[in-house]
Amino acid sequence: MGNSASSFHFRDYQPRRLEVIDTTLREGSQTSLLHDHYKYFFNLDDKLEILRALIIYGVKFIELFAPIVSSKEKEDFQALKAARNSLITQKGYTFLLAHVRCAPADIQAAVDAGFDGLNFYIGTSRTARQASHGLDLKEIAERAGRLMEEVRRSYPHLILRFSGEDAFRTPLEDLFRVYDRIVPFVDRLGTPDTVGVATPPLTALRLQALRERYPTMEFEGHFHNDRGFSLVNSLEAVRSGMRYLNTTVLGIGERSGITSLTALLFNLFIEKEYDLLEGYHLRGSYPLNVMLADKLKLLVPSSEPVSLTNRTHTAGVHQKAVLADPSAYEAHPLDHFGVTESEILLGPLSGWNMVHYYLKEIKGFMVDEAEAKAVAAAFKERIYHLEVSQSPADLLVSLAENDFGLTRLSAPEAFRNTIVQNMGTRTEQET
Ligand code: HCA
Ligand code: CU
Repeated sequence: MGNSASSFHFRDYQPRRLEVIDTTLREGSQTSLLHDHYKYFFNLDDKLEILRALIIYGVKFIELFAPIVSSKEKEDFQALKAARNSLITQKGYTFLLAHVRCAPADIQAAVDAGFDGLNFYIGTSRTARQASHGLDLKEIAERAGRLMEEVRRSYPHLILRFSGEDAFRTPLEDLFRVYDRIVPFVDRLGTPDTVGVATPPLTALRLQALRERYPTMEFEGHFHNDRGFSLVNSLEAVRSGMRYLNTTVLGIGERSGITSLTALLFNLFIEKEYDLLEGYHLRGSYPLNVMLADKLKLLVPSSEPVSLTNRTHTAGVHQKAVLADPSAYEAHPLDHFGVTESEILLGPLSGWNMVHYYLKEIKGFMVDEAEAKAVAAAFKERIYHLEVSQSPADLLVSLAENDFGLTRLSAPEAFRNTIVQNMGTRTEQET
């Protein structure tokens, strides 16, 4: 293939102990949260920003929609690939993987577009088979086997992964039947928990059985959060020796989503699995969450381990202890994950949502969406004339206070002394 010549080859890459395959731009784009505010897809600017942020964060594998999905996806991929290429000198190579059906047209389009790898999937559970393609296991094994064999022969440099969709509701013998045929031709086997039925013990058992049967194979996990278990299942999978894990920023995805990228790395850090964290820029965690929340017009949910809410204490009884030793109620070093004011980068490209977020959540202003939009517009004008001694944050606060007359939330007298906050590098208590 002409366009593979310029690519760095997976065969020359030494995978780290943990390789996140982030799928914010594929699985994440299927989140209903986008629809909730009448925005139905990430536009190209959103995609570029997400892709760059992931690469800078240290992610080396990024899954995208297959170009066959639409001409828009096909076009956008060229821009995304160019953005990836522009970061190679600074950050090394990041592999772009297409999520493809087991169909020759899907494969050809992805190869022609210049993807580094193909993430194949086909339903293997009884429900998935009956609801979608109607093939039985023997037919799946034969058809997919032949296809994988051909693709491997024609494109030896491509990274190939095969997933039996709904793997956790597929009996192991059925999965083996298909995987036995596929295994000689692929680099990884996926084991998606498509509808979120897995538990940590089941995850461990499954992985043990799969590793016994395919001792030299790499496995990839994809856990949906329907039961609230996606994070614990992923941690269990990592403990059981799984190297590749699918994540999205904030865990967005179909229904309740999949494993949150920063939550996974945060938990591995807490468990002192430092070897697994090689090459991930942990301080970028909170800014990454904020960036995506901003696009979803949300604040970073308080259920995210790496969130601002995780470092605020309002209970009076905790106050004394927290003042004496912040770790009394805050066991985790959130500043290490970028939950500090200085990590939120404000600049000419900050959207109104980011401005809203900053003023409201960090600076405590009473500001509604319309006001935030007006402040953001003024901020964009003025930021280019910033004096050297003034920071973008100073400018924003000054605009809010002086030009727009916004006031800060002040706690009622009775509560004022019971609010204790600990925010990373912040040195003075705001009043
Ligand atoms: C989908 C289903 C999928 C695929 C996962 C995979 C799932 O949206 O097409 O390819 O490993 O959860 O099964 O996301
Ligand atoms: Cu999924």
